[in-house]
Amino acid sequence: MAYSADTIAALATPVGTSALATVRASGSLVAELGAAIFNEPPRPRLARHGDYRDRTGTLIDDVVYTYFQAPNSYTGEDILEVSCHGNLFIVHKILDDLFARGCRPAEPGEFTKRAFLNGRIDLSQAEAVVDLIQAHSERALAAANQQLRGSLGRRMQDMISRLLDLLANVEACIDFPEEDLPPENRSSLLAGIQQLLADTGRLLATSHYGEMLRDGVKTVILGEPNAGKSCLLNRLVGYERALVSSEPGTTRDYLEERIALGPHCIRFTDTAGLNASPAPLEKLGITKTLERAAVADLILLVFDATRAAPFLPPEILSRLTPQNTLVVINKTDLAPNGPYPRPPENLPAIKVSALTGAGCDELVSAIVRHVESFRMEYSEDFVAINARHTNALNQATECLQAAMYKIPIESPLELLASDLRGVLNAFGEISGKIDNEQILDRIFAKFCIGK
Ligand SMILES: Nc1nc2c(ncn2[C@@H]2O[C@H](COP(=O)(O)OP(=O)(O)OP(=O)(O)O)[C@@H](O)[C@H]2O)c(=O)[nH]1
Ligand SMILES: [Mg+2]
Repeated sequence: MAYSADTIAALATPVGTSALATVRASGSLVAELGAAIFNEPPRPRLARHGDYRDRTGTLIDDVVYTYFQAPNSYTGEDILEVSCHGNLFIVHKILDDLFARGCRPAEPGEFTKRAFLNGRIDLSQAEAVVDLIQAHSERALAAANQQLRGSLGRRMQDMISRLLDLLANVEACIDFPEEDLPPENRSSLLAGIQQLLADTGRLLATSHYGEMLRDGVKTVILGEPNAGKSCLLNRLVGYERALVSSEPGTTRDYLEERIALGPHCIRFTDTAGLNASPAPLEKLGITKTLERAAVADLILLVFDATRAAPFLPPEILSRLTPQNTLVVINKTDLAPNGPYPRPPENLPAIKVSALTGAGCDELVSAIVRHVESFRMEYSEDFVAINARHTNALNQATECLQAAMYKIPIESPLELLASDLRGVLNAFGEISGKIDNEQILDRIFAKFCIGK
């Protein structure tokens, strides 16, 4: 039984002039509408060429339409897709006609929301639709496709089914109050909980990479004034994005540029140079630099090859690790044979000239290698969770830990069961076995209209 009886309609392609535009409608009126508009009952899954005539019989456009019969459609309801010429005037004429015939405008994400409510996809798959639409790199695309095919849903299902076994064991003993859990059951319960904690931990470990996939890898270019940071940014992004000048202190405010580098989406941030004794305005810029550095996934620390290693504030030095930092020794064209400034201990260094481009391919490869090393998951069924999943899994971890601590002290089984039910709720939120309208509205509001 479909979740909703009313029929929704919307433009599914971008607003503007284009070769084609697709209007789609979903709901119980669709079959009837198709027959009325095109003068023949629509046949499922067949692209048909026809005249779109409005209710008064006026010809609007020459179109190709496809009918998908419930439940074999994206939403699980009857769907009609009309591809017309990509002219907004035509699109509005068609939509006005559909509204006049009893459809109502779809809300953002409402087609996908119906797919979820009709059980076609779980909530993590619905979120993957947004990820897929917004993917800007090969890795983000692959991860979105995996999630859309249910990789996270399957993991959660497996964990939920093991959790239900544990819960059933505990609850069975509650039903017989004279019984307590026999010691061997306590130890297998403990083992089961520890296993779930480990699996939850493994999923949580993908959270940082998931964030990088969805938002791009925050790569911050740091260094003293005039080291060539802006010149390097321009070289990496392939055009004159930032002002470059021989005057130290050129970049005052930070600036960002997002590009695909290898299979990754990288968000480069060029920053104001770190100066040990800054003028007041420079100081403001440096504060911003420190803020960006504090949240960076990757730091490119630029040194001028012709100068001694620069001053670095302690809050920067303490953040630098071989995993998150690449030292870039720039301007090597001016000092082909060195000696070069020494990078802080253990940090990998690459010699380049942002001016000539020498060494920049190696730098790009090193950036890609570093980002690859952030990826914790290498399974076939790749998973990289988002912030909502992270919250739910953190909640699950708390409840699992609470349950685990109760086992050796033999606390009442009701309390143990209550912790495990907490885990069940948290796990359930990920695939959407929840009755929380607010959470659903928040998720689907991220979609565009027509999806
Ligand atoms: N020879 C040579 N000059 C370079 C190289 N990279 C940058 N420069 C020059 O160094 C000067 C400073 O470059 P910028 O990119 O503006 O330096 P910055 O680090 O952004 O400086 P601030 O914004 O002031 O902190 C400019 O005159 C550049 O042309 C390089 O690899 N070789
Ligand atoms: Mg600059």
